[in-house]
Amino acid sequence: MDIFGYVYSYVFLQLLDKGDSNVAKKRWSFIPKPQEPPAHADTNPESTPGMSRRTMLKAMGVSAGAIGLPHALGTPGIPVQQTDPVTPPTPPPAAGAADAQQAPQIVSVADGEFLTTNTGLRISDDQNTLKAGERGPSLLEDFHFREKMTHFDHERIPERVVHARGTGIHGVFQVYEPMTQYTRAAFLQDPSVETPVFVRFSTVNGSRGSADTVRDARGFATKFYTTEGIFDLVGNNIPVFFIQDAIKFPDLVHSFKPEPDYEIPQASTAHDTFWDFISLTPESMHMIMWIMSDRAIPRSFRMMEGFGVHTFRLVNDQGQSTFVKFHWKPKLGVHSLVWDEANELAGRDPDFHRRDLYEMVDSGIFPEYELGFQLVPESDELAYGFDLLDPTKIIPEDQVPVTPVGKMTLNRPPVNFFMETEQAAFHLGHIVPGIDFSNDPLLQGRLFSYLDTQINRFNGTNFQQLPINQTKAPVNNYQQDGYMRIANRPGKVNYEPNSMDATPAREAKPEEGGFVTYPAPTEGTKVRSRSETFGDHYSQATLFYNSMSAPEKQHITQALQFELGRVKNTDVQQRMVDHLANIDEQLATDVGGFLALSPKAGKPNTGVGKAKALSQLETIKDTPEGRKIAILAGDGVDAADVKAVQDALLNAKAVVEVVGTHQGALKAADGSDVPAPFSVLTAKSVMYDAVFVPGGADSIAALSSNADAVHFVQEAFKHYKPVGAAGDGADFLDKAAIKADDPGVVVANTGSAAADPFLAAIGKHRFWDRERSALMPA
Ligand code: HDE
Repeated sequence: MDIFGYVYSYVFLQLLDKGDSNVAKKRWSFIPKPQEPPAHADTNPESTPGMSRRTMLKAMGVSAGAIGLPHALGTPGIPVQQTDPVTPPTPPPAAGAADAQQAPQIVSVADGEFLTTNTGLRISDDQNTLKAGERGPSLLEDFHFREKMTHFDHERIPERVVHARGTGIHGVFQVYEPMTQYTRAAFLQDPSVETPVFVRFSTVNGSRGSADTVRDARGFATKFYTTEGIFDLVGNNIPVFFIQDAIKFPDLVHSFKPEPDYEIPQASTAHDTFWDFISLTPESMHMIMWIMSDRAIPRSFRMMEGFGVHTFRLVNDQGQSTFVKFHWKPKLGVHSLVWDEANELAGRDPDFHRRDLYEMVDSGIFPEYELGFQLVPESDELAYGFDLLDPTKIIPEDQVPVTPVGKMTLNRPPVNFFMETEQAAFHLGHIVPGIDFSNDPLLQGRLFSYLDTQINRFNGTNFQQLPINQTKAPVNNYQQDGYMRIANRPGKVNYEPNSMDATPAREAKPEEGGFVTYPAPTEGTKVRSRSETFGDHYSQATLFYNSMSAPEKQHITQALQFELGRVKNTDVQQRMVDHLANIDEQLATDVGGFLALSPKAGKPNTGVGKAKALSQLETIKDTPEGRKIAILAGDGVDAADVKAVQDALLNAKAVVEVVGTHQGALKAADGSDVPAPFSVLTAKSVMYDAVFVPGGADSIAALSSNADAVHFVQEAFKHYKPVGAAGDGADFLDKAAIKADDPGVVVANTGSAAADPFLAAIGKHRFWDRERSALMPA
């Protein structure tokens, strides 16, 4: 039991129940404790915390096929009945799954058989308020109604002022080799130790209910539950930020949020106030290149990098410090949506990224990321032509490679969104010995802001006692009370130093694990000014732009045309086009030309060249693993074609769904049933990475006469996705004006013959050289 549980139980055992722990536990079911499923777990899935989603679905009578689990597709050679799914094998436990289970558990309000009030009073009627006569007025006396309704009225806590829209998941982290040379942090020493983590991915701009796929940076915040306390690595999927000094953050956020008069637009930077602020803030130009690039419309949280952004310090046992930049590199590479697709998804499936993450994890396909360090001796802080304390700069990987130091596996979705994802409280001040801060002025400001924010969100200081925020390390101090305090120290002594506490809490020496701030020498005059070493705002913007492939450059140009095209103030547009001229002349001309504006002559730094690891094309992994593929079919489909492609994809750890002209079982040409959990009405091509059309004359006839089916393949083609067909399927592609020799189109006589080249095409992600894509209807 952790310290909170211990102290709490102790207080109640002593004071309330005089030693009867069972009574205490029964009454106070919110004492943090490992969760056990209640006796009725199999029959009442909705009220069963701790139940796996798969078990829950089974208990609800929903087939695994209906949620697209690859296991649901059955035994080779036997088409599976949708109504009688093959029981999917349990996914292999992830490394460290056992440890992860020990991460904070949510608290149950599902004990016992009967419906109760919050004090445990059994409720006899939950359908009617207490009234003076059946047709009479309601009575104030109705304590049950008032408790229930008051609780409901107060359900919301303030959503985060930024990063409100979030998706959480548990996992484990394991270091590859001891990092003793650089840091004393315990979780970076022993490769056999699995440290539980909780990750919250987020968008920055939109409200909690906004769409996942909007153009935005993504938050990538990781809470490590280490033996020495919590370490929060609160990063983004973009390695730089808009501003250099924290004092500008409220202005930046006000500018990108909906404009305050009409509260328009939601979750979008394509409006006057954002670009007004940006056009007056040249230090944001590097970030603008990233945010207008494909990085801002990720395909999946599973295919995003993460960055700590600031320079931090690692400190070893001898007290020596090394500067470090933190990186997360996804195993699947970095991939994005196209803009048209992202927009359509925002309407068709606003939960696209959230769904994608949980569907894959539920299918046993666990996202993995490598933690990497860029290590720089302190003496080199100005050696790269910019200042390591400037958060608008990267250290190019050509200059300092990223050393992989460990792996994070995400393997356990939350049981309850509010208890875990919403109540997760990140703070840069959640630090462990061996990691320390630099003087980056943005980082310094964040150290204030996150604690202040949590106090506002949780109406007080006790958020660290919520299960999701509880440390696994012992907590021992004399802080007490406040709103929603769960655990206090028993006894009369609540101050330090003291001589009266039987087990006084004492300060820990460094060798006992005490945190000692790195003694960085500091002196200076009090000033409000910025170092000249922060002064070059354009060179790295140029470096990023130069490093893009041709299609990536085109996407940046189009994004700027769109965003500035939505700006009504021409002075703002002109200022932006002039800034672009300092980044790249062609970019400025293309964006300016679109707006009918001429850029002023700029001075782009023509000497910066390119840097590696910036173009996403460098991260292609040539594997269909973790992708989602649609098989488009109608009655009369060739079941062997379906099975051949399904089997090949499932072997490659991809997810496959049959999308039919209607839902339910499709009647295949050989008389067997092919389950189709979705139809062209309920699923669209934007929800998939690729589409395959099996043979079968009747199936092709049904698809050909269905406009949604034709649009399905055309739209996949328009979005540069792999398209495959077997046998008669080729006729359907023909009808949709897709040619067999177009890039990324695979046509073969049978599903078996098509499978390998189709899989290889999926591994490429998108076919940007598909010039005819532009001709397809959206
Ligand atoms: Fe944040 N940021 N931020 N930020 N940030 C918050 O804290 C802030 C910055 C980031 O999943 C808030 O709990 C200031 C950079 C993530 O819960 C708030 C400044 C980076 C999350 C806050 C920055 C981030 C936040 C809002 C400039 C990338 C979501 C709610 C000095 C390295 C964490 C909250 C989660 C959240 C303040 C800049 C990442 C208001 C003042 C740079 C991933 O405290």
